[in-house]
Amino acid sequence: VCAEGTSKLPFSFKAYMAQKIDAINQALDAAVPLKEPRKIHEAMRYSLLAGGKRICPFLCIAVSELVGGTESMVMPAACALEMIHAMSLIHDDLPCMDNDDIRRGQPTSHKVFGEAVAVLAGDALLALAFQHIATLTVGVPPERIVRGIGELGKFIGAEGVVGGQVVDLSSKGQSDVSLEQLEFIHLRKTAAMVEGTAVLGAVLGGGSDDEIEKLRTFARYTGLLFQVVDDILDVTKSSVELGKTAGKDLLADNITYPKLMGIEKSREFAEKLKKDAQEQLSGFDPQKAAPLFALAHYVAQRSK
Ligand code: GRG
Repeated sequence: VCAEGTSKLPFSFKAYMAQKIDAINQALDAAVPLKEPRKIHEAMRYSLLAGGKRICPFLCIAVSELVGGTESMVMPAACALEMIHAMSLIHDDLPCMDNDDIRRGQPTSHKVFGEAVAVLAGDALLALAFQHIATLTVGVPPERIVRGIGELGKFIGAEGVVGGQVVDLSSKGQSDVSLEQLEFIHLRKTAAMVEGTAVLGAVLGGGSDDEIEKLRTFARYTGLLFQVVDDILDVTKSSVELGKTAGKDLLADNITYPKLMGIEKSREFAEKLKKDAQEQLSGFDPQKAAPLFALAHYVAQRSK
């Protein structure tokens, strides 16, 4: 993908993303060595290293680089974001939540390690995430690290991801969920994690308040876009293609954008969210903003 709006050097998003994801995967592997107690470290590694698109760590690095930071300044934060993402998936798959047997084409954590260890692996990943940022971030003034940690906690806690999950769970099976309620859920459950990612990357990277705000808004639109595309894919792709529990009716008790507004309107909404996200980048140097411009396009076009 070549980002539109960049005239001089052709920018290869694919190569840029592949290089970043390679570095992220190496750092994640090193972040959780296999030590005693072996069972918990095995369970943490099982979910953390089981593939995945690595969108949040990638976004964190790209945002930091856009505001003048470097990859190494935010690599511990990028790993922390993937730890939080992994723990949220482990807990989301538990019998008390979505009760899923398959994630990324593999048995879910509780199917392999049992429920107790799966819960604890999630807990340990969440604790390690904050430890990792606090103890391993180098080259960033301490006040920026503290601010970044505080922001991240806010975005993933009861006002953010956890809040969205609670409302999502209580809306399951309800037939009269409105568009406003659906947006409330997705802005917290999915978009808040993406927003927290951008804010963390921008704060650690040394962005101004104005830059942080623009990137936060970019991430909010991109996060919602991710979820609208997810909903469309759930309708248009089979569960096997998506690596989800085969045979489970994915839409049985989930309210989705296609259910509320139809596939065509959902596609139009996704297109609008992509444009709204990309507009937030107009104040930045287009060459430097090319990775984020292309990321919004990637999220809109993805097929898994
Ligand atoms: C975060 C403290 C804390 C607790 C977790 C269980 C829970 C509370 C929240 C659920 C959050 C959740 C599962 C949101 C869905 C996010 C989402 C769209 C996941 C799919 O992400 P992909 O497609 O996954 O990027 P891959 O496999 O590519 O990593």
